[in-house]
Amino acid sequence: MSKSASSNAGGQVRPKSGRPEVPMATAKNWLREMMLIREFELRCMQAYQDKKIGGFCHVYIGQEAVAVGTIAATEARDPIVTAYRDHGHALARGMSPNHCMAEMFGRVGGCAKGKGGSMHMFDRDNNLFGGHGIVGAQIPLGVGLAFATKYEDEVINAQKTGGKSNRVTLAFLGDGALNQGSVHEAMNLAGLFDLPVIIICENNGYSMGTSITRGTTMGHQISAKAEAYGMEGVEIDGMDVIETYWAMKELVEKVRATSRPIFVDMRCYRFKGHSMSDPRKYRTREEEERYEQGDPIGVLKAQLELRGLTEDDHKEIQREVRATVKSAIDWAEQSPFPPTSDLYRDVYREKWGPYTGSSDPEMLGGAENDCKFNAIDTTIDRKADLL
Ligand SMILES: Cc1ncc(C[n+]2csc(CCOP(=O)(O)OP(=O)(O)O)c2C)c(N)n1
Ligand SMILES: [Mg+2]
Repeated sequence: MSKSASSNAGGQVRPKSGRPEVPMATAKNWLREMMLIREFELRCMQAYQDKKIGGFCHVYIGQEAVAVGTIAATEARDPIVTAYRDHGHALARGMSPNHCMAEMFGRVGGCAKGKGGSMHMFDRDNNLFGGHGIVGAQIPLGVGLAFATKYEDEVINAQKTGGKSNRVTLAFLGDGALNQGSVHEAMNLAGLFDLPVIIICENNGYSMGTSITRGTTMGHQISAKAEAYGMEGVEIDGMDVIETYWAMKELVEKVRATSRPIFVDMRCYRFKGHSMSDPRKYRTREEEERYEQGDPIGVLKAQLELRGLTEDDHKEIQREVRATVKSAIDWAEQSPFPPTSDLYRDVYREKWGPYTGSSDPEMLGGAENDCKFNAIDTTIDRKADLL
């Protein structure tokens, strides 16, 4: 297997000149958010190793500027949908670290009552529509959310004056997901129907162990794919939160005004393995170190130091986020595991009700139900973690 550097190196990004300055308090808040996500995930990695977290766990370390910068450019009512590397999006969208951590720990206090885990962060109040484990599957959902906005605005509320919501959906996917058929079907419909969605490809250069150059056509310039669907394609430096924010703000405003979809090639890099069981043999340590020098937290810290941020300010934020994450872990550990009797609850909304496993559910058309399930096995088999 060749240890090829990701094609991100040397790629074109939008020019950084001519942007207004972000207020210091806002930028400091972004630094805090990125540091919170980093601390949260470092603690999750530890808890995973201590077998307190089970199932799959894909950390976002290195990509924090993408979630923070893009979500800062939206309004709270704008829907968001993403893949399984989702802790950063959830925290940046305002999910409480307690609920996020309890979900990681599989406890009832989690955002999905402990039944989703790491890959399924869901927060209806904050308009985060998941956290999805099937590669690419969230893009049709994101396009559907955008269709709902357009349908509400142009059909259901057509008679109302000033009744338009003009929500803009952000639908995130990885570079590996680009080769999924459903992504292209969804992009076709988004282009055809003029749907208000920004499809953001978090291009970290790798799909598990396959570098983008080995697995994807036009890997050096994936934004070109947008043209086939009548969309604008844009490249953004996702390692610089301020740049990400300004570029995305412009795009969000454009989509809100025009209801035309846009595709973004968000250049970034994940510093850790694909999942907790990835020895990263497909890339060199030199390559990793080169990208780590552009750590988005370090980049923003350096930018803010030029504007007066002191080492003490930075330490204070570090203390704050450590305390927040520590109390999230304590909170999660005090929350119980969901009872086995809840296994089939919340699968369908209302009509079919909680499926108890012994009733005669409508969804089986009255057929005799012989579905049996065993108590959840809480022993964690690390070898099974191939994802
Ligand atoms: C339909 C489907 N095929 C394969 C997988 C296994 N799988 C999980 S993650 C992944 C790689 C996806 O890479 P990318 O989209 O670049 O996201 P990243 O992990 O880099 O964030 C694969 C192939 C899956 N979950 N779903
Ligand atoms: Mg990737």
